Amino acid sequence: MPSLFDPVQAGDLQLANRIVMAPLTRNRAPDAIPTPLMAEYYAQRATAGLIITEATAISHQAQGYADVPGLYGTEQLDGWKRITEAVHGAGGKIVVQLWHVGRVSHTELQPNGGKPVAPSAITAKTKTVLIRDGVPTFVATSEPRALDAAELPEIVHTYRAAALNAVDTAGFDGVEIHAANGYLLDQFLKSGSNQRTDDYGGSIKNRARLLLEVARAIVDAIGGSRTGIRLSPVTTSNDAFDADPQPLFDYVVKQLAKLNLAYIHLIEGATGGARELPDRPFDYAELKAAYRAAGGKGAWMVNNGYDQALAGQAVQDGADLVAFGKPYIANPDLVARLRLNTPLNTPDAATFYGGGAKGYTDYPALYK
Ligand code: 8OZ
Repeated sequence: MPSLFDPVQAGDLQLANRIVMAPLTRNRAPDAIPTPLMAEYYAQRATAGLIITEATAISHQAQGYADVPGLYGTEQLDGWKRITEAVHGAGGKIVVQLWHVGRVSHTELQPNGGKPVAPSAITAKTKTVLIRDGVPTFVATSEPRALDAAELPEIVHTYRAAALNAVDTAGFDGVEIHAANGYLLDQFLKSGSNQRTDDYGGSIKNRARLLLEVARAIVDAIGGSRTGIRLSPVTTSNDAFDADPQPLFDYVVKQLAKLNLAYIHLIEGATGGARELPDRPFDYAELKAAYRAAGGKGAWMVNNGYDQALAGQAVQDGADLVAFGKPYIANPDLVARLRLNTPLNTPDAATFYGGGAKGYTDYPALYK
C-alpha cells in the first residue's frame, strides 16, 4: 500500500510525494503582476509533490479581485517565469490554476468599468475584495450581464492561449482548470446560476458544454497529460448551487475521462468549511467509480479539511493525491511536518488576503 510520502505519476507529472499545495488566493500581485516575494513564497513550499498556484486570471475580463495575478500580459508571464524557475530550482513541480471569475467581480475591476459576465444576469450573493484607501475591503459583487453565445468561442480561445503561454513561456509543468467555487465554468454547470435557453443552458449536457469545450481546447493545445481540473460539486462558495449535482458531475467526469487528464481535483463539501453538508449530500465514491468506469486514468486528488490522519486514510482508500490549503499557508515544510508528525504552525487569517511578507514568507520551517 502506498503512503502519502511515496512518489506518484499524474499524467506526465512525476511527483515526489502525494502531498499537494492547494491553490490559495493571497492578493499580493499589484497590477496583476507576480512578484519576487511570490517566488520566495512558492519556492519555500517546493517539497510539496505538486504546487498549484493561486487562481490566476486568463484575461482582464476574468479578473474579480484586487491584486490577484494574471497570465495574459508579458510582465505577468515574466513574473511567473521567475516563480517557476525558483520552484524548479528548489526541486518542485508547479502548475498554474486558470481562472475566469464570471459574475464574481465588480465593475471597478472590469475592462472599461463594464458589467461582469455570466451565463445569466443573476447577481451572486457574495463579496469580492477591492482595495479602499490601501486596505483590502469586502464589497458586494456587481450585477452581471448574460454572455451572448457568440462571445463564448473567444473565452474558450482565451483559456487555450493562457494554457499555451503557461507552459511555453512561463515554464509551468502544466495547468489546472478552475471549474470550482462558483466561478465562470461552475456558474455554467449549475442550475442556480444558469437559466439560459440556448445550447449552453437547460440540460446537463448543455450546462457542461462550456467546461468541456474549454477542457478540450486546452488538451488540444498542451496535451491532457499536463492538464488537471478542479471541481466542487456541492460547495456553497460564491452562491453556487445546483438542484441535482450527482448526475451533473457524474456526466462531467465521464466526459473528462476521454481526455486523458493528469488529474481530477475534488473539493469535498463546502470549500474551506464542512466536509459534509446535510442539505447537499454527494457520493464521491460514485463519482470516482463513474470516472474510472468511463476509462479515466488521471490521478484522483482530494481536498478539504484534511489532516495527517484523514489524508493517510484517504490514500489507503485509493486517493492518489491529497491537497492541503490552510496548512500550507503556515507550514512551508508541510511534507516534513506530516512525515515527522510534528505540530503545525497556525495560519493567521488576518494576513490571508493582501499585504506583504508578514503572514506570507515568514512562517518558520522546522529546519533551516
Ligand atoms: C478566496 C478568496 C478569493 C478567491 C476560490 C479563487 O475560492 C478562490 C478564492 C478564495 O477558488
